[in-house]
Amino acid sequence: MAPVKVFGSAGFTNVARVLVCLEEVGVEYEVVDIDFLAKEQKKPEHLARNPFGEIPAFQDGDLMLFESRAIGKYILRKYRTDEVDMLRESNPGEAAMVDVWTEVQANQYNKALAPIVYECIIYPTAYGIPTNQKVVDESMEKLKKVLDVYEARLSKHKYLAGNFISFADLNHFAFTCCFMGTPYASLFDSFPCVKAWWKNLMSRPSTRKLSANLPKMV
Ligand SMILES: N[C@@H](CCC(=O)N[C@@H](CS)C(=O)NCC(=O)O)C(=O)O
Repeated sequence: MAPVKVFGSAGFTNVARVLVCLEEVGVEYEVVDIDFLAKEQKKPEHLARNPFGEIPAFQDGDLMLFESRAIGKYILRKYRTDEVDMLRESNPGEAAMVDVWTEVQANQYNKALAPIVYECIIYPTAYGIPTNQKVVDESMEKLKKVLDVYEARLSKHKYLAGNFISFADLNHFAFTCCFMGTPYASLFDSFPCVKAWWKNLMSRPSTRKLSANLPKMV
């Protein structure tokens, strides 16, 4: 029996954030599928796992968690080794940089990039809603400004928090992977350091394995 369970489908970006952490630490896990379109996430059984009726939820023995970033940190903390140390908690300065770029992903990067993924992939394929081009165009302008900052940062450091791979980098995986399946992926060509960082991130066994589950344009 797998020691931990992830509730939610592997094709959801917030679920993939948890799975990439599990793959990195090499812990066996079970994905318990939740039928999102049938609104299983709003049923009492799942509300007992996540009172906000969202996926993912995560179970490790008696411990039940929700919020994908908190789950990811728990996994990386619990299964930390000298080889896989993605929170850098023994070094307050490095740990703070991991936190900074984790916040940047949530509050700057994803706010610009996610609407493009929703408009181009998720709304049309899951709900039959056509792409709102105005939202895409405005989001692309915001994303260019965010990537200017990333380019400057990544021209000085191999990874976002420093010259070490961290949770901050992993957090970018799922949504960026979906973005790369939109007609706007070539935006990254204008940012060579960002592009090299992304290529490096996608060369990891964890991201290569999980990318196959993520939604693509039809
Ligand atoms: N901040 C939460 C967000 C989770 C979230 O928004 N999940 C979506 C699916 S990706 C969801 O379950 N939404 C509930 C719904 O729309 O019914 C996390 O990171 O875990």
